[in-house]
Amino acid sequence: PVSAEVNTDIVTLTRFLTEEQAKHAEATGDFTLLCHALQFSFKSIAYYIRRATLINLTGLAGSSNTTGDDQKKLDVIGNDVFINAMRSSGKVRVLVSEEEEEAIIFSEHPNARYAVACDPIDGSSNLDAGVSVGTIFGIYKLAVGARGTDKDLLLPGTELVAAGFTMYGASAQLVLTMKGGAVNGFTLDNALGEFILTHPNLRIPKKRAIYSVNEGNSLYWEDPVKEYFNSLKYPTEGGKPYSARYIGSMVADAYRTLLYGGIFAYPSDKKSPKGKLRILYECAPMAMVMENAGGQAVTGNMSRMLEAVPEHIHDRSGIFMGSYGEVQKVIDIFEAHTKKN
Ligand code: P6P
Repeated sequence: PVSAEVNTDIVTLTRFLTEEQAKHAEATGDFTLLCHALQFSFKSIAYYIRRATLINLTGLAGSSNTTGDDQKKLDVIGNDVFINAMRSSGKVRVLVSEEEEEAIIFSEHPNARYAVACDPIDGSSNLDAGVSVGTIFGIYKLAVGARGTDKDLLLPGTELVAAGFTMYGASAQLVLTMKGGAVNGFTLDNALGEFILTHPNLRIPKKRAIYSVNEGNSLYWEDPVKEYFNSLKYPTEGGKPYSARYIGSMVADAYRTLLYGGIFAYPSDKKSPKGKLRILYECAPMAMVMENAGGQAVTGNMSRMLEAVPEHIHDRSGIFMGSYGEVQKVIDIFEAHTKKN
């Protein structure tokens, strides 16, 4: 019968959040409402990206189009959409955005209890080439008595109450995880305008012969990093070399690593001693996703990524993340080098 092929029990993100809230008797509903504002911003950004080329939104802010007027570009639009969604939710006190030098304090919501860090359109420089970009976010709950300043976000990723990202690819894919919880994947159904639970309880494969790193930086790499990647490319015990997959857009490389396994790395190196990727809205949220999916994530000097505490809201870090055993190989090589020296 047709009914056997039609799923009439669809789990939307809205339903998922309602069911999650019901599991916590003390929940006030604030987090749920914050997530509704989040999902609205993902739907809006997905809409603008889909139409970007048609309505000449490509190129970056500051670049002018043929007539010379500097139109708003996607990276600015994505930021504005996100700020307005967070402000209007009434649940956010402090917002840190990759696009804003200073933290945004929503003084109109003095009692709001959440702080959000985000990169509204990570990888935006790839947009014109049609490469998948994404929004990366992390949500912290303010400490009781917090004054609502950027200091409220200078916390380790272990304090994140939720984190994830939305990749704007063939369809918008949302990956969401809560503190100590599972990793769940949702796909935006444009017809319904709803994110549908398509990847419940995502677990990163234990092994996969894929490495993802910008080898154009290998001149600057420290010796243990060179030794690790060479061990994948020139296997001694006669094993097969790994495949290289590097898109250059963190959400796309992270999503593939989460689904297929392997390792993604942006090492700190002689050129960027503190690394390139930002702790608050790139490394920590991704590390939480990888750990909750059964993988691991470490900084450029092999400490646990989620324990890194930024001193400034835009601080950077080196990062290795992905399948548990793969990241463990890097840790072991660094340890062997430390013992030698
Ligand atoms: P590189 C994009 O600009 C970004 O911030 C991440 O999305 C991506 O992983 C990284 O930088 C790519 O950097 O130096 O390899 O171009």
